[in-house]
Amino acid sequence: MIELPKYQVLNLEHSGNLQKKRSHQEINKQMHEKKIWLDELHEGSRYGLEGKIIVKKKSSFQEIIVLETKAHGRALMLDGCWMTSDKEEKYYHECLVHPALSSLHEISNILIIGGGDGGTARECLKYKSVANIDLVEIDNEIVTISKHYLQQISMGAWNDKRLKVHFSDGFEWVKNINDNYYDVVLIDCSDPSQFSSGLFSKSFYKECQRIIRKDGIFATQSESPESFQNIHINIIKSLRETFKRVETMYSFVPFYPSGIWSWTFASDNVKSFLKEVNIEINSIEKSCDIWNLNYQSGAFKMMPNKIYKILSENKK
Ligand code: SPD
Repeated sequence: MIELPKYQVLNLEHSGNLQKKRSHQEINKQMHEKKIWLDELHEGSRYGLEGKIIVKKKSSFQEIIVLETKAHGRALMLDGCWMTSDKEEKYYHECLVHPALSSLHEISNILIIGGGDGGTARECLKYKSVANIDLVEIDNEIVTISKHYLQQISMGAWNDKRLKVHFSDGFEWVKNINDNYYDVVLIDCSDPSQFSSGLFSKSFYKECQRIIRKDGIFATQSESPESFQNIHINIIKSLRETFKRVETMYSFVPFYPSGIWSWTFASDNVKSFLKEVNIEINSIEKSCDIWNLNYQSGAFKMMPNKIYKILSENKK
């Protein structure tokens, strides 16, 4: 049995009547033994996994839960929304990282905003040419918990000297960076909330454009065209108003609301955008479980027609 860290919150609603005087050991045992269903509730639907809670903690920003499941391995939920799981994380992380990184001949300097589970950093670190990654995560508890409990996602990324972790607000970070500083900026954030909504704003995208080198690439998770349609549309519109070229790819993260998800890529260099030119592309393809160039070329053609129509109407 894994020892709970000191900061474990002990009053689980799913654990029945916990007596104040119970020993930490007893409570520990009960949390690990009790199987529950944990659901993300979204507009009258529920997306649930069955398992045992091994971490439940309220950080300064959000409630963090790690669920140990049989079918999905470990799964991370923040403020009632699924973020990632051992089983499904590659559908998300490979699709955020490789369309961007495979489009540049060589990449050295990367900014990741969010990404506290380490999955995005892990995919970036596969590229030998990468010399520096600044990972800017607002909530240090996510990284602490990921290091302890989500090692199958980070796969040693935290020990790689090229990765520098900074606990800071992503928007504040970009404001303080020099022009043309990064080759690639990747936004691996949660759904818009009180503390993350700035990462979906046009002013944030403008700052990102300023700190990316002229032919560099910006990439962001861009929510679901089905379950978060308005946010999805706004992301694409705002990016189109900022960068010269913007493309969205669609794929699946089965336990996110509606299952269909998207990632949007933007650049001011229209000529070399999404051109599959990276010198390490063959070995990267071999290392992936989901992404490859074929998968990507289909995924960039999958914009649902209703989204296409809304975006075309807005152009007029
Ligand atoms: N609705 C969930 C959106 C979450 C996007 N970020 C996931 C973080 C995985 N690194």
